[in-house]
Amino acid sequence: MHLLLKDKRVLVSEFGLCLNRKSAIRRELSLRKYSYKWKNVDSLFIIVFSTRTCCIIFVIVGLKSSDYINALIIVDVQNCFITGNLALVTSPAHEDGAEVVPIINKLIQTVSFDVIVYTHDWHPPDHISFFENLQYRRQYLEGDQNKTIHMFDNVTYSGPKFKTVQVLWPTHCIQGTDDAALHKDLIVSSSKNNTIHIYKGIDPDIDSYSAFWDNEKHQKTELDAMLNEWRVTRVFVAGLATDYCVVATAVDAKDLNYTTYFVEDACRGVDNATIAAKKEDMKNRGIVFIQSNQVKALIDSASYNQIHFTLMISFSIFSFIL
Ligand code: VGL
Ligand code: ZN
Repeated sequence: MHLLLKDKRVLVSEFGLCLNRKSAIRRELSLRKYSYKWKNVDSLFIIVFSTRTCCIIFVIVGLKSSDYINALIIVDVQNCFITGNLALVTSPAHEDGAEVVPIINKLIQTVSFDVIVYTHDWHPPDHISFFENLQYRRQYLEGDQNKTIHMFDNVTYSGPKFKTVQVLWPTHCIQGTDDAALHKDLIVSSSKNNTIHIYKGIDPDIDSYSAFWDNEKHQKTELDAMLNEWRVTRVFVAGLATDYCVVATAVDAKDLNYTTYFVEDACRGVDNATIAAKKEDMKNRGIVFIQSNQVKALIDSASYNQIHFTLMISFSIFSFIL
């Protein structure tokens, strides 16, 4: 009879942690998800029990886990907002969208997010948000349909599908173009298991700043359902542009009951006055402001090592028998 123990952890305290029912349930749920992620295996116990007639091998896997499941949401880090048709450097705040790329890359490389979401502003050529398409949509304008309207003006369209207030942007992020591609230096996680891509603003007749909903909340993207499938509890929002798609995504995440962090130094925006107003709004809604260099410590501090409840019971029973 042999007992090979490959870890010197205090098993009794692990057992105690497992008695916390809520966390035991979460382990049950996350075991399925973690089972193929070997980087999450924190400790391994191998017990070999043999008699003359048979040999039983027990393998007990300790999983690195926590009560929080964390997602990084990288909003619209696309050429159009950096060097393209809607480059932020040419907008009133003169912020440089490219500056978020190394900051977000460092987050991806150093923090073990459970899920990484990339959002893409992804418009068809006849999209409602383009100033150049105003000429085809004048009949839906509310008020004087012949009035002079400029680029970046706010207009209200009463149709064709929905009534909506719309800023008229220059044509940008047309589906499949280089303008709509993610910045070439942005690290794009290739893992199919925990990487989500959300394409928004795809309906010609409604814009979508948020990665969760269109601007009038008529249609939901699949993001909330996918985060729920992953049992995500906390989201960290970063990217472009602070005062439009980033804030809209963060506000919806908060409304959908995710604990929401706005990674302040990993965002760039369009206009200083709107950036300030939207930041104030986010604070009032309980969205937490964090700097990118604080994220790793926050996530690591919530992590602890635990062995799955049922395996722990098997181990205890087995050691008792031995
Ligand atoms: C955005 C303006 C138009 C953004 C998208 O990503 O913030 N801004 N479309
Ligand atoms: Zn857009």
